[in-house]
Amino acid sequence: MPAMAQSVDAKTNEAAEPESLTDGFHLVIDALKLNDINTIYGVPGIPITDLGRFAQAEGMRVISFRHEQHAGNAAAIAGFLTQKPGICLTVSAPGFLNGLTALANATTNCFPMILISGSSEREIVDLQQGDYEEMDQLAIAKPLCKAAFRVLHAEDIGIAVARAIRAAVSGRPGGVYLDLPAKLLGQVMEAEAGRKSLVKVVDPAPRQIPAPDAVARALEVLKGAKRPLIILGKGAAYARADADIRALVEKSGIPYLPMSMAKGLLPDDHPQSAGPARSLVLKEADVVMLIGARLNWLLSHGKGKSWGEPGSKTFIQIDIEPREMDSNLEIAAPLVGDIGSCVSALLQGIDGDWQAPPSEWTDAITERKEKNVAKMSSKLLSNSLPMDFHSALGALRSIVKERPDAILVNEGANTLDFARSIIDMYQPRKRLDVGTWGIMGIGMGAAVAAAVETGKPVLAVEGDSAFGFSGMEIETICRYNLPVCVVVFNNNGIYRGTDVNPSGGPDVATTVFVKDSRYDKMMEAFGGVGVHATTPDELSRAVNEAMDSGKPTLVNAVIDEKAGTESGRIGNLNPQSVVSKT
Ligand code: ADP
Ligand code: TPW
Ligand code: MG
Repeated sequence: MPAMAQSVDAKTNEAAEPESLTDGFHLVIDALKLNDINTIYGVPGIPITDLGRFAQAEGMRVISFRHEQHAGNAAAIAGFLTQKPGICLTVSAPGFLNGLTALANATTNCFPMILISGSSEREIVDLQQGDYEEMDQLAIAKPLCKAAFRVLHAEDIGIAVARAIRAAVSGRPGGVYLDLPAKLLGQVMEAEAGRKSLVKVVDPAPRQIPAPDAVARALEVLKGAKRPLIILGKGAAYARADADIRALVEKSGIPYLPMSMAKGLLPDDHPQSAGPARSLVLKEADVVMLIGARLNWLLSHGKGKSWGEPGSKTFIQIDIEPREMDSNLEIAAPLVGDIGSCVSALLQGIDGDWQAPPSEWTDAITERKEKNVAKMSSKLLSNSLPMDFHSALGALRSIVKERPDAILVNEGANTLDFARSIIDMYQPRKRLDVGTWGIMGIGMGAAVAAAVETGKPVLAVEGDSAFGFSGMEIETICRYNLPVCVVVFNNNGIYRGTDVNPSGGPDVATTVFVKDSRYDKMMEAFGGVGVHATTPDELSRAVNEAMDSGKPTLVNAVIDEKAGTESGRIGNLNPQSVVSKT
């Protein structure tokens, strides 16, 4: 149907254009819809306010945020959860820049998203004559994303959106920038010609079948292993090859370690999970197969003390990005292709003459797991006042176990590190966190996208500092009445609330916040439910009620301000000064 046939001017409610004409606004919307993209996350303003209005009028879900970074984070998580690029829509220069952090973060994490920003008059921008919100946005976006495009003519919108979609989801997924100058949106063309100019992307992320000799090589290495280990990364979660990955792990009998956003790909209580024996398996394994996980800082680059003797390991790596191979050390068996195709090819090789890993290896892992789990379990049941990370997370751990389809969002330092190891996940793509950069501020954007895209209840476990980066979006959560329960782990600051100003001056220490803040009252300000919880029982009750009712809720969970450590578990990454000791 011609775009304008059904459209109305959303402000006046009158027919906007003659039926035979369309314009840039509607071509953008029609191009997205044609490609089954039906949700936009953004912040309105010149020149894209009407784009949002028209999109809503045309049946798209348009979720307006309070800040573009959170809209962008929502788009990125929508991309991770759906394998379709999430869309973030912003105004020019400042709005664009606010969204750009999220675009760069999405690209870093290999999540598909498209940042669409309005921009000012090209002629004035290029002559730097000081237009309203003047900025050469395309040039600035380019180094921070996978691809960046600008459209100057309405008849090119269809092809531009198609290019953006394909660039975002094919190969290694990532962020794409689409620059829409104000003038373009108002450009008029014949509706029929406009319709014909649209492009439906066929097979936007084609399978990439691994070469048979690469599969054979990987199988040979795997078969020679005495102490094999599989590491599952968030690429494996994204790939949605859940059944084959599980079959590969179970048929091969190889223990596996999930990276944080791959938790739940197989349930964390699976007998082959080596999660609670992480240091043992990293140190002792002789063959490590990475599936959708990079050997970056999160895995100490595959080197150093945690990896045992240098050169003691042989690596197999499955990744869609050929340049990922040998990024940090030699990959003996690179398997380039999509995870679904690679894993199913390997599965065929796990046949009759396959020998499960020696029991000395699997028994040693089980023994270490049992020891570590026992060590942890008493701490989780503690009822000390104020709560510490273990007792508060012990309560949340039980809730997630009872509600395995809930989505867990998690950020902070101690709040992140403890929650990652304490809260078991049982289903794929249920854990969303700070990702490759360890970035603070993804929380509320991720929570909104998780609720909007899946309709499932969301539990966001947030450090009090982490929460502050996106806290204003609880208004967004209330406005759309999303089933999100935010738990703020309130320890009066960043890492701890106990630091003092070393100069003895009147300012508080750099890591300390207002003591005993009541984040729960922020939620009440917007009509949500606020709860102040000081014990694990109060915390449990509040979260269970929130999950049952689906009402936007914020629980201010009071945590001992002395309990945390500097930078959580990555304090070793802080540079040391030889001069001042504070
Ligand atoms: P983690 O942080 O969980 O270790 P990373 O983000 O470092 O995971 O790694 C994810 C990897 O998965 C990236 O190298 C990316 O290229 C890869 N990847 C993403 N999707 C696919 C896919 N469908 N098939 C193969 N590899 C993929
Ligand atoms: C965009 C640096 C890492 S963790 C953190 C900061 C500021 C907050 C830790 O305090 P929180 O958690 O959330 O209260 P807890 O439980 O330890 O008290 N800016 C960005 N990203 C990062 N990672 C930082 C700053 C940081
Ligand atoms: Mg804190």
